[in-house]
Amino acid sequence: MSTVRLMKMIHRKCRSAFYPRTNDTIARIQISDNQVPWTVECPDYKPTCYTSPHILGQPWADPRIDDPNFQPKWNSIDGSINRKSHTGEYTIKERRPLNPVGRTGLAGRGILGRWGPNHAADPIVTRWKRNNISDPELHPESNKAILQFVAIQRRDTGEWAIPGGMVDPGEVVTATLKREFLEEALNSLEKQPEQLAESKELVNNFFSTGEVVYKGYVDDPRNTDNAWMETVAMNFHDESGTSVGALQLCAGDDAVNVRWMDISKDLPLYASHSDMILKVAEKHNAHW
Ligand code: RP5
Repeated sequence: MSTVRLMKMIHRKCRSAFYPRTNDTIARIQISDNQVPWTVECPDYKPTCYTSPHILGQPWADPRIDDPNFQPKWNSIDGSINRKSHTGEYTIKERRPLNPVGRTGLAGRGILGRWGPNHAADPIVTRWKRNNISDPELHPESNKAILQFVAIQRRDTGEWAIPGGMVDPGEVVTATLKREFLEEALNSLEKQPEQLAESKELVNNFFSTGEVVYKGYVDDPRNTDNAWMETVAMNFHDESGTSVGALQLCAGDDAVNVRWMDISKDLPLYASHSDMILKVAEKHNAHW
């Protein structure tokens, strides 16, 4: 993402009144759009510093920032941990990385494991919606074909979302995309070995040709001034609807529901997932 685009980006979902999963006990300072960029002086800005006790000591999380043994290599590949941002170099202030988009009303790490960028991957799996005689269905208003994507309902917020997930240390993004799709949309964690092998083969083949539609910052409700989500979103399209498009979906892991969802501008999706879905609709010249 170019710096110019990032400067124009204003996050909103990570400026809600209360931080998620805190029973409304951790409030964010409410700031205006104009006060988001760090370049705008805000002398009275003194946000609460919150790091969830649940993440401390977890193998997937960084230590406390004041732990003398914690010597992260910011803006670099730090051993098996990717501390580089897709948005470019981020600033370090008082030992803490600064959110590249700007203020969120809360300092600390919240419930995110890493200080700085927390890397995810989002598989956007699409097919055409078909009518009774199996032709792509046109939307009555736009007269454009309706695209569908595999959406999951998140266990944490109940919102519908792309079935993405965190990139494990040392894992390549293409592996994360397949793993998350298998776990959340095909319930691979509970499949019998034979069925699992079949699903894996199909997904491996289908995911061999995809296109990156977005790489960058995610306006995720968990973001703070010092920790934020980033993603690589790839589109995998089943033009005929006979491959993954014909699979029986089954929600698993962090997903409580899964379904093919008609793509349109009216979908209220998690974080900034709508922006990523728009890019896919544009790529296929589909109804939006
Ligand atoms: C979003 O959170 C990403 O776009 C991705 O969909 C998701 C990853 O977090 P978990 O689903 O693993 O919580 O920011």
